[in-house]
Amino acid sequence: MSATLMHAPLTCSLAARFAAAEGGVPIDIAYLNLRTKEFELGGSLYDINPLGQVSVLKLPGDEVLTETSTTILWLQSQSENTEFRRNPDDPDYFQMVRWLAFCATELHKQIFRVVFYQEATDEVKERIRALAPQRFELLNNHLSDRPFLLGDRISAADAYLAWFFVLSDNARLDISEYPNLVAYRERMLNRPLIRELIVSDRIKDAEMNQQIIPA
Ligand SMILES: N[C@@H](CCC(=O)N[C@@H](CS)C(=O)NCC(=O)O)C(=O)O
Repeated sequence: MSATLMHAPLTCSLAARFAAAEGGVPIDIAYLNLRTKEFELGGSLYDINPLGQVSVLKLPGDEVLTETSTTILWLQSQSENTEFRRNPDDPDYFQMVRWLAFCATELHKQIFRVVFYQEATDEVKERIRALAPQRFELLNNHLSDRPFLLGDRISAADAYLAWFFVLSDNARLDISEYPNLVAYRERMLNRPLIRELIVSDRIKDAEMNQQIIPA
């Protein structure tokens, strides 16, 4: 029996989909529209997560896991691909957890949570965008001698960071001055499984008329 990911196209639950795909972990998808909070097959996201947010993963056995970073961690723990999966006793396990936390707190919630939401004024959005260069510099330096966040092998942390770069143009964040980030973004978004999921999510987003991400 597979876990079911509550998935709103192009949102952070796409990061969980990337992790599942790269790890070869089969999952079922329950599509929902994040603007209306309604599932495609009926029902409200609020009934599963009172905050009305993704990511939410229903585990086999019906236990519910929220928070993108933990859904990604669980998914990677189920991978049979030992090149992809990191176990808690692997030397780089905590580096993976570190980068997941970085993506969640320094990029996703710090930046996207403001620039994509109506409650912030344009001035506030610009001040938040001004936090990006410092974070990009840090990532650019880190990626100067390794293709992925943990080194030579892709990990679940890359799934989260790749998703950030799916939407970084929509957030009007310019990475052109950071060559290692530009290369990383190209490398990640052109991986066949990831590219396929982005294409299908763009189609689904338009079909659902979600209208939550500025062009
Ligand atoms: N704490 C959650 C929140 C993630 C989050 O902000 N998700 C966004 C989509 S990328 C969301 O559901 N936004 C809808 C809302 O805040 O009402 C997590 O880490 O997964």
